[in-house]
Amino acid sequence: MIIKKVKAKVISNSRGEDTIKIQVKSDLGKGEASAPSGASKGKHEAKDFAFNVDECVDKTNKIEWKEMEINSFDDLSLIEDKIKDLGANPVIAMEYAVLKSFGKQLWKTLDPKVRELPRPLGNVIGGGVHIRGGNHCEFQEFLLYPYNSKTIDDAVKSNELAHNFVKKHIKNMKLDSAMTDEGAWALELSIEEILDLLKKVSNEVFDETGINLKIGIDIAANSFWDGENYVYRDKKLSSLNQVEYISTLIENYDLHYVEDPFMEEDFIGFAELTAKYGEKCMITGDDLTVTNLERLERAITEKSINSMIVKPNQNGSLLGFRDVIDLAKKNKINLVISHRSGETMDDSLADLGVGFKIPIIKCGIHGSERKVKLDRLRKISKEIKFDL
Ligand code: 2PG
Ligand code: MG
Repeated sequence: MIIKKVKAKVISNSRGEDTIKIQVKSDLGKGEASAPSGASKGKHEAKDFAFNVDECVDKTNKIEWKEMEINSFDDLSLIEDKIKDLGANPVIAMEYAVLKSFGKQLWKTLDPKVRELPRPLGNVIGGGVHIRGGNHCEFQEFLLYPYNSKTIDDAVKSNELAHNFVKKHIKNMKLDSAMTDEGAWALELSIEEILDLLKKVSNEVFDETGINLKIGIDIAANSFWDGENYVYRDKKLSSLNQVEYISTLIENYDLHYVEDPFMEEDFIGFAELTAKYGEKCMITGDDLTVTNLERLERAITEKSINSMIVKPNQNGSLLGFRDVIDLAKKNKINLVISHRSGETMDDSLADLGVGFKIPIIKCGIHGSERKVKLDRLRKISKEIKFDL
């Protein structure tokens, strides 16, 4: 494929922040892509923009792209050499757009033979730094996982049903509610009250559909660690007490998935929880591992996790992203491909999930930037005539 034209511009993400969108025209076709941004970022993740967004867009447009020849995924290194100094988002948007400009679907440029779809982990209720104002809980995401759904349509529908059932309970209980950045309900309830509500909703969905929604949480513990303790609205917990508290939650609510239960440097706390619950629960690194090879190597050596989040722009390169996935798979670490809280209408995440054979996708339930990724999965499923 030969690049003919590249045009970058500034667009807004779902949180109203500036980000970059890039169009690539090649001799084979057109590709258009953009990149999202997080609010709860890990200290060790790649920086999304090295300069302000306008400057990055300007610099992208000034790069000499014309007549560059890209013939394989590995050739993305040629793209990276030219744009990596601008930060993770210009690189990722450019790489998505280049892959799309091959004139076939993105996932087919990764692996045209793949016959697997990621299962969607849905964000139903939230708090933490994904909502501003109000007296919301410290945990960032309360998630539901359609464990036994047979089709992507059923999985998506069961998550939507759960989201609607929560709305019904909000009305009945006359609760104040708002929405988090990712379209989850933000409720001024305690962590246990939220988990009780989720248990109830999960049972209601099961009664109606037969789909078993298992409960998960993204604690995003960095955001309420003050350097010595985890500071909750009603208590302060040392690391040791945090292990006990999270253990109680895993047992009482039969949690299937726990993300970032400790701050990003606490590989030992993660390892304690993995040793205790790794058989039945996905102890997942996000801010801990930040889709970074060295961080993952350390997490493997210290047996900190049995599962990890992968986000392309946390790594800052699709080639680096692939290396992390390969290492995780080699070490039997479960993978969850994830959106960011400040998302765009780009749907490449679904293609990457399929093309890299990632078993779970976390991309929200509610809001157009979330739905577009689920719709894309449904479309791919119809095309490959394969389901969950
Ligand atoms: C997370 C993500 C996405 P953010 O912590 O898992 O849900 O949040 O994009 O704000 O880092
Ligand atoms: Mg997270």
